[in-house]
Amino acid sequence: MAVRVLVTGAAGQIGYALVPMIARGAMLGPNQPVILHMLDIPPAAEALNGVKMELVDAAFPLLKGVVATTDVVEACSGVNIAIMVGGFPRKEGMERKDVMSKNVSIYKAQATALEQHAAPNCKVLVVANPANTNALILKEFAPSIPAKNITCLTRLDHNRALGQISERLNVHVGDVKNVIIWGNHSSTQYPDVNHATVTTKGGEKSVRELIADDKWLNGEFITTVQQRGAAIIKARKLSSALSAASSACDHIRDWVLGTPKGTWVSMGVYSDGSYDIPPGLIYSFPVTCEKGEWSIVQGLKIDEVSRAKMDATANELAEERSLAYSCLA
Ligand code: NAX
Repeated sequence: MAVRVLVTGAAGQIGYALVPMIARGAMLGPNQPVILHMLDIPPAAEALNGVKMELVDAAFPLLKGVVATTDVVEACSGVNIAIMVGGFPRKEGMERKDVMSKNVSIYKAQATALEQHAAPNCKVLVVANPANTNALILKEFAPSIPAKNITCLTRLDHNRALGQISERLNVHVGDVKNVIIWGNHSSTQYPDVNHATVTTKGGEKSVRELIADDKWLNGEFITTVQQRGAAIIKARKLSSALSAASSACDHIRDWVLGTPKGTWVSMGVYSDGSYDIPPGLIYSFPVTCEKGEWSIVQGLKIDEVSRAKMDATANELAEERSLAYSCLA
């Protein structure tokens, strides 16, 4: 049976990169038919229709149907997976609170539509920024969707960290694993390599053993990952799109089909208090996935430096949550 996948903001640049990946099987595998539900706002309706035309023209064998609409109820009806890319971008001169207020109202409304019209057990991935807080608002206003079904994207940051290690060591990125992104998808995120390993001819080696340069690992590596989004904007004059789309596919694929044995990935999920991160935040943790369920990797040793960085990004998320709630008041 075809799986119905909603992509909001589908006429935007991530949407344009993402929908063909889904239609080709990059998200749910090469044997899983899909029906795409694409939502955007009325000013983008014509562009959205153009994307639909291109999807038809691409003649994807797995694509069993396309719904392109500006009606949120039609978009959410019967969807099994919802990828929330649509949102209000920060424009020059806008206060943080104004952007937050716009996104809070979008995510509040879309939460209700998903709760009422999506398929039972719909899995939700929020990509649009502020991703963690948008996901939290969605969770608050869709109380009948289990909290474990609502996540946000930090896989792009995770993949960026893998990419930096692989470039530095000149090894294939597929041989690097178990980096962690802790916290917020923002510049306070903490990319942690303390548990990361590389598969070498001589077996599995820790990244800290292979890269003796602590100054780079504790400094430039972290800031490069944190600031990578800004570096892409500077170079492309547009924000990351193909890497964001590809990471969204990775996030859902691993969630639905499982993580490889011995490998974890980073996902923004509802905190249960693991690693003393306050419950009630959507925070990025290392997780493994099996049979469509994620679980936070337990028992990792956290040193003092990591602790401080993990708490700092949690504090920022708590502040964002207060700001979001003040917009609701
Ligand atoms: P674009 O501005 O190209 O596209 C956004 C689309 O959303 C537009 O077509 C717009 O009309 C639509 N939209 C606006 N309000 C909507 C609503 N209420 N319902 C449905 N659609 C709506 O942005 P793009 O570059 O595609 O980025 C999309 C979002 O992803 C942004 O919020 C961006 O900040 C965020 N990102 C998140 C990343 C992550 O790792 N979590 C990384 C990439 C990206 O920066």
